[in-house]
Formats: sequence, structure tokens, C-alpha cells
Amino acid sequence: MSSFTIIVAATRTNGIGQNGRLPWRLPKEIAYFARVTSTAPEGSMNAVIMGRNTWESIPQKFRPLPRRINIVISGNQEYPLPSDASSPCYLHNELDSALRWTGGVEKTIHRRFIIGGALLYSECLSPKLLSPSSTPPVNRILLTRIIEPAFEECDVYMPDFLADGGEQPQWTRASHQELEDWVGGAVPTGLQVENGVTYEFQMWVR
Ligand code: FOL
Repeated sequence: MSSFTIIVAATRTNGIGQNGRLPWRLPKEIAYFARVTSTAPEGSMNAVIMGRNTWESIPQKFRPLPRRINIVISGNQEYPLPSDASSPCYLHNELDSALRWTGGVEKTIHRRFIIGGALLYSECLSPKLLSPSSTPPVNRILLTRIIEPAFEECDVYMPDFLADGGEQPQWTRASHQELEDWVGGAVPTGLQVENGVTYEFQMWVR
């Protein structure tokens, strides 16, 4: 239960956002995000952990993300969050504290997903850099690689996780079968085209 998963859609240069939102509109891709992060055995739920900017980037009508335990990281302990019974919302002041909390309610939480943004991705990809404390390293990335167009106007980027991470083990790409086995259902194979955007569903592990 100590491991957790990053889920992200990123361009080849790791662009993930523009003007406080996603740079593209890909309904089938976001449906994949919703399915993967929501799927949990009866009697349990997944947790989605996000930074405050990512929380604010989710359209009002979709937040808190339904059927998932929403955890928002903000240094502002007064930051107002809504809550309803089917999708609880919790505020934590740092990632470590959120991960420790999810560990404590282990029995009812199935999987933990880091859903962004750049700051949280950096923190769990290179925990020593930003937080020398207890954050265990992430060992799985569900990456939707946006192949074209290049979306050069992105203004937020995730770290290049494929760059040599020094002492950390290198990432290897899992097979499509392994992706489907982990997700627990069919995932479209190969290049997907939606609204003129080409992308691919990938899974990376270390
Ligand atoms: N990972 C992937 N693969 N794609 C993404 O778009 C993505 N987005 C974020 C994090 N990881 C991602 C953060 N941004 C919603 C909106 C923005 C967002 C995350 C989620 C959202 O509204 N989700 C709804 C589905 C909405 C719909 O069906 O249109 C949800 O229920 O998950």
C-alpha cells in the first residue's frame, strides 16, 4: 500500500497545461482518466491527490471528482472545499501528510493517484529534491503521450521522468497487456486521434 501512481497527459516535451487548464479537449481521453481513477472493488474507493491549482482547473460541475476520495494539497489551511457523501474532499498542507493519512485508512482506499500538477509531479518523481522527508517514490506512471500537435504554447510542464534520475531506478515501459491487466479492462491500443490530436495510452514502471 505504500506505492502510488501518477496519472498524466503530457506532450513529448512534457507540457501539461496552459492558462490554468488543459491545453486540449479530448473527451475519450478524459473518460479514460475518469474510468481508471474511479475503478475500485466494491466497498473501497481510490484517492485522487492534487495540488490546489489542479483542483481549481477542474470544471466546477465535476468537482469533487465523483466516486473518488479527493485530497487537495494547499498551504492555506483555510482553503474552502465542498464535500458530499459520495465524493469526500480533504485538505492537507503537504503531500507527505496526505500519503500518511491515506495509509491510515488503508482498508477502504484501493489505489492512490497523483493527478497533478507540475509541483506534485516533481515532488513525487524526485522526493529528495523538494522534500527530504518520508514521501515514498512513485513506481508507476499512467502516461497519455500527446504526440501531435506539439502544443508549444503550454506554460506548465512535468519533469522529464525519462531523463537519467541518478540513483533512482530507470523507468521502463510496460506492455499494453500489462496496462490492461493493471487497469482491469480494455484500453485502446496504438495511436488515437481525437479532435485532430494524436495520442497514445502508455504505462511506465520502475
Ligand atoms: N491524466 C490524463 N490521462 N488526462 C487528463 O486529462 C488528466 N487531467 C488531470 C490529471 N491527470 C490527467 C488534471 N485535470 C477533470 C478535469 C481536469 C483534470 C482532471 C479531471 C475532470 O473534469 N474529470 C471528470 C470527467 C469529466 C468529463 O467526463 O468530461 C472525472 O470525473 O474524472
